[in-house]
This record gives sequence, structure tokens and C-alpha cells, in this order.
Amino acid sequence: MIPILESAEVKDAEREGKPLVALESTIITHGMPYPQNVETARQVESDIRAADAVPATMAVLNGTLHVGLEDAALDALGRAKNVAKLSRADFAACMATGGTGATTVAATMIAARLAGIEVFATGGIGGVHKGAEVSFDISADLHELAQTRVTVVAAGAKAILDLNKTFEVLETLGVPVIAYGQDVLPAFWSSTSELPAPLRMDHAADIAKAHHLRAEMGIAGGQIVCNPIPHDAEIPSGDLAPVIAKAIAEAEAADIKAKDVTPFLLGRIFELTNGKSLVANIALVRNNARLAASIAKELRELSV
Ligand code: PSU
Repeated sequence: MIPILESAEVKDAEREGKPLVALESTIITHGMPYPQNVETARQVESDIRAADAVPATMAVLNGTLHVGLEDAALDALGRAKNVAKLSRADFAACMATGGTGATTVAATMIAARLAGIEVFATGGIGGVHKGAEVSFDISADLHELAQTRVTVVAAGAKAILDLNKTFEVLETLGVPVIAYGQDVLPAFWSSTSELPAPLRMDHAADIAKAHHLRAEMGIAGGQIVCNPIPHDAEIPSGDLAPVIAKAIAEAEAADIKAKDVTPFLLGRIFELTNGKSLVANIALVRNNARLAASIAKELRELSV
């Protein structure tokens, strides 16, 4: 038996056939500082409710996978220090040993599949880190997208990564990369990049239809929807490039490795931009949550 606990809100949604949107918790524990992390998590949940869908934030608390976090649990997680950052490799081990951990994109996709949720909103997926030809640092998020049938709405991959290599790997893995409403891929804090979008869709209904058809055709894996940050909230990539380069150089000098790299870089970029990166990050996550809710609603129509 898998120890899973659904919140009352998620149980009601399932009973009533309401569309659900999965949310991750690493963005809360490792992606943003307290208290903005908890405030953002609550705001994103209410954005999804306002769009007539139901949020299901995932986390492992004392060995149990929670699908939908009650307010107090969310607050405790947002304040906690040294929470594990769970991916495919350590998810079950954390549960087996009664541990507490936040779910990354990869782990949230697994959790969503277990709960029967097909759409998930986050900020930006993990990917191929710069210098990966030496470090081999490639996020497990990419392989999860190739295996687990969940449509992930993100503002692309985080711009701290080697975006070109990240999308090359997704292409190799056969993951549909869909830019929403534009011909180029977004770059997390910036709405555009120089990379052409492999696929473009302008309507949530089409994204839902493609998800549904892939299931009917027996094609494994999910889709990544790259939703550009709203223009009024973006930071031009030219402004960010030197900041990202500085943060990466500091990470190398401090010998930061593996799972610690992304949280370190996000934290430093927050400091170096005097908090502007966080304001943009919050805007893009909320934007992704709204699109995910529309896709989940369209998908519900197709499944009945
Ligand atoms: N989106 C954000 N902030 C984050 C993340 C996503 O806006 O911190 C998290 C996700 O959980 C993603 C993780 O899976 O960053 C990537 O970590 P890594 O590069 O170590 O795979």
C-alpha cells in the first residue's frame, strides 16, 4: 500500500469530477525565501480556484505523500530548514524511512500520476546545466517528461541552464515542447529566447487534445508547455546574463554540486537583482497556474 493522503478539497474535487492541477513543493522549500514562498504558494492555489479548477500541492510529510496541503502544513513546510529535495531516485526511499521532502518537477509528475492528475503547473523545469559536458549535471526532470504522462506548464527551463542543450535533450527523448502563443521558446524570467519553438499552440483546448490523443495512441511521457512570462513582469535577458554568469562563477568557486546548484543560483540571483528575480518568478508561476487550469478544464471535457 502506498501511503497517500488526499486533502478534503482534492477528495471533493474527485468526487464531483472537477479538474485538478498538481503543484510542486520544491519551489516553496528551495526556490523562494520565506515568507514569499508560502504567500506565493497560497496565491497560486487561489489563482487555480478562481479559474474553476482545484489545486493539489504535493509533498512528503513524515513518510506520507500528501496530495493537497492544508494551510498549516504548507506554512510549516515553507519555514522548515533542511527539507529533502525529492526526485525520482529518492522519492520512495524518503517515504520508506518516514522522511519529509519537497517534490521537484520529476517527483511531482510521479505524484500526479499516482493521484490521477494529468496537468501540473510550475515555474521552470530543471535541465542541462552549463558546463554539463564536464559535470554531467542534467536534471532528472527531463527523463521524467519522457516517461510520465503529465502535461507540465512552465515558463520554459530556468535561464541559469544551457537552454540549447536542454531542448536538444528533450528532442532526443521525444518530449513535445510546445510554446504557447509564440514562435520562440521563452527563457523563464524573459519572455523570449533565440531558440525557435519546436511546436506552437495558441489554445488550451489544442494542448488538452494533444495530451488526450497521445494517451489514446499509447505514447508514453508528458508534454512541456512553455508559457512566456507576461511582458510587464519580464526581465530582459541582456540584463540578466551578467548576473547569471556571476552567480555561476560563485557556485563553481564554492564547489556547489548536484542538487544544491539550482537553489544556490536562484538565491544569489535574487540577491544580485535586489529581489527583482523573485517578483518575476512569482508572476510567471501565477501565469502558468492559470494556463494549467484552462488545460485541465479542457481535458475534463474530453474525458467525459
Ligand atoms: N520552478 C521555479 N523554482 C524552482 C523550481 C521550479 O520557479 O526552484 C524547482 C523544480 O522543483 C525543479 C527544480 O524540478 O527546481 C530543478 O532542480 P534541479 O536543477 O536540481 O533538477
